[in-house]
Amino acid sequence: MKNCVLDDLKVKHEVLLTRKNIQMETTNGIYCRYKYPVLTADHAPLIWRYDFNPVTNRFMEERIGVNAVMNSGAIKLNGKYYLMVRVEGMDRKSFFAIAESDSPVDHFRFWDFPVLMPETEVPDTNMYDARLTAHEDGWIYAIFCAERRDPAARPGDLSSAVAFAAIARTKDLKNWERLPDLVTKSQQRNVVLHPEFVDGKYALYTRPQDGFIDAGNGGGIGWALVDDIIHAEVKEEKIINSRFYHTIKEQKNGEGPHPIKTSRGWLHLAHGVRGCAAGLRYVLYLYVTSLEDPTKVIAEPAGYFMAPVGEERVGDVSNVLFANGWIRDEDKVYIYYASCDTRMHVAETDIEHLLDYCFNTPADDFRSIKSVQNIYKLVNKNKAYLASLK
Ligand code: M1P
Repeated sequence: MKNCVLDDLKVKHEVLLTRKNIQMETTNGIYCRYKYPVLTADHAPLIWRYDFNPVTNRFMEERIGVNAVMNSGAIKLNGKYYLMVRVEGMDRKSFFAIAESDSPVDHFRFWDFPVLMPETEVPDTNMYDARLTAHEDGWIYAIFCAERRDPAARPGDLSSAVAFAAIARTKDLKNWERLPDLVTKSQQRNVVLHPEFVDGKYALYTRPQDGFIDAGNGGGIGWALVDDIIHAEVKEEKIINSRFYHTIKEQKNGEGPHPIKTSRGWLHLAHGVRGCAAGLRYVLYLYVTSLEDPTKVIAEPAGYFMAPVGEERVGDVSNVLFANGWIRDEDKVYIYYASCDTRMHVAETDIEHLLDYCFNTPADDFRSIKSVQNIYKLVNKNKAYLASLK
């Protein structure tokens, strides 16, 4: 076998990192995908993975492997685009790393060092899926899942885990202050900080769940007001976006990144999960809440907004799209989504298209006949329009 040569590795890596992305034609008039993933495991810096010294690495073997990069928080700061990426090592541990670019759609490059996220007094076995919020209090918060072995697990059970909402804050994405985990009655994943104070309090989107995997009686995406972010505790939780039988979010749902404020309401991106013979299917959907009352849903198109297509369908956890980052850039919106817990992609759209989609797509009426009636309405409208042209 030929040994790897560091110079060749560097050249190939640079070709990948500098590849220009290509905007694909839209298939639905709502958004367009980009052809290439913005980040893959192969984008991970060589300096993380190889011992460059030929004396201590004479075959130039990879020493620390990266399995996947996925579920990334996103933010634009001082003209640059940043992704706070969930990197999963070959040892199955996830951690965060910042990737930066001057462009929203390509040329993302990881910083030399991943984030050394401080722990609380309770060690985290795994950490993932950070949602970034530049809050009006002046801090940038990351709320993410801290996963630990279930202390109640019987000795032979090495799988049962518990999920906590961990909170950290920064001013520069480099230096992080870890705050105590959110105190809640149930396990929590997919917790997101709303960017504004509401009634003088911090507002959180939550996702109460009965177990580590099952949302169970959790109901859906919740809302809670918190007095003090440094000792954050959910005392009351109200479900604002429910799950329903025979929908794309029958089994679970969860808030994506924090909602974007628009003239017509808070625009939300979320994921919905349903079961099928192939396992769980994760898709993305949108909904809008009122500016006056952010707990009130005022628009929610039926079904999914994005689902895996083509090579997005296959990966470590197939049939999954997951998004916890988007960037509003003037009126444009870049949606950073992961496919199959494996790689990161981007899709581009704008606020007007998203709002048009949300307010003009029929809502779910929960029965086949209602779906057919919606098609009848559209066909009749089109026929009347076509007749008016004659
Ligand atoms: O494997 C799909 C996703 O599963 C979980 O999401 P949820 O809590 O909504 O089920 C998370 O582990 C997420 O990271 C993962 O992408």
